[in-house]
Amino acid sequence: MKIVCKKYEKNPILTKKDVPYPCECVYNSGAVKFNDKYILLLRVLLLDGDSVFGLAESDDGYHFKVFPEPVARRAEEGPFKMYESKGIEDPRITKLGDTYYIFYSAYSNFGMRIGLMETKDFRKFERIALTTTTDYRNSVLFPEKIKGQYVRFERPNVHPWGIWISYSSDLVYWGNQKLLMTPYWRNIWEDHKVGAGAPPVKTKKGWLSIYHATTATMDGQIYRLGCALHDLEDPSRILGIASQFILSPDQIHEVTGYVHNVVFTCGAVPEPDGTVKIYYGGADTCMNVATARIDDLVELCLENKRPALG
Ligand code: BMA
Repeated sequence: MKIVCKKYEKNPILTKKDVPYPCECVYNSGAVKFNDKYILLLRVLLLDGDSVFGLAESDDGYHFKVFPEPVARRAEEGPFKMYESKGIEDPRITKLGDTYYIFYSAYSNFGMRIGLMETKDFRKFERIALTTTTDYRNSVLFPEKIKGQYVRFERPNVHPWGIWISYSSDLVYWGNQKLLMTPYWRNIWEDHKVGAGAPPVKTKKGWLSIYHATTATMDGQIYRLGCALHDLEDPSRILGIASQFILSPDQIHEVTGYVHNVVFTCGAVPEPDGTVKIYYGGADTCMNVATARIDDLVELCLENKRPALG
């Protein structure tokens, strides 16, 4: 077992006290670099239970300032309205060209669907489509087209709660789905559910996927993070999945909160020095960051592999 991720010693980096409008929780945020700043698109739970997106900006990736108002809310009209009536959640940002695409969970009485928005400036957001039927979660878009197609990981919320891949020529219609990875019964930290976390990071040896996984205990599920490496030309080919987890709830603000024992990521920012900043929600209550060397994560995926379908 190796420790490859280092949690920032001043975590949490954001709590509800840092948000200028009344809210209960700020967590599971998309992360990206934009104009030399770090951007977090925050999942914010308001006091009336609505889930909206806030925005935070930082020069160094650790100290964030939250904008005075939410930047995106559930749709009030049009085809999205009925599917977002309970709010929008878990934004995951991918830059393609000069556009930032955001897959998010559209939550309503009719389940969870994956919506897609785009923005060029993080001020104006435009909805493109609801890209799944119900009941889907955890969709992450690859930062480039592969063999002329857009590619994503997705997680239908049904047995076997695994990570699937699908393809699209227009970002709206997705198909050719293939199951890549299921929970693995022997690794107790990931024997219940797995789902994509941060959009994949390109490395020399493959696409690095940082995913979340759960085990079900008598006290509810425990959420941890793991990593896998996928072939650069054909990401449906898994080169290795690390047997050990890389991040686990062991700090007070990860162990207790709105939902206890949760670390959950929606975004990681690769740095020019070969490290990656993994942004993650703690206990569905606050935002945190951990760092790792990308080479260490890649090595972990290739060293002590677990089977993809377990
Ligand atoms: C998952 C998602 C996440 C959340 C996690 C733990 O199903 O809803 O947004 O962080 O549960 O509650």
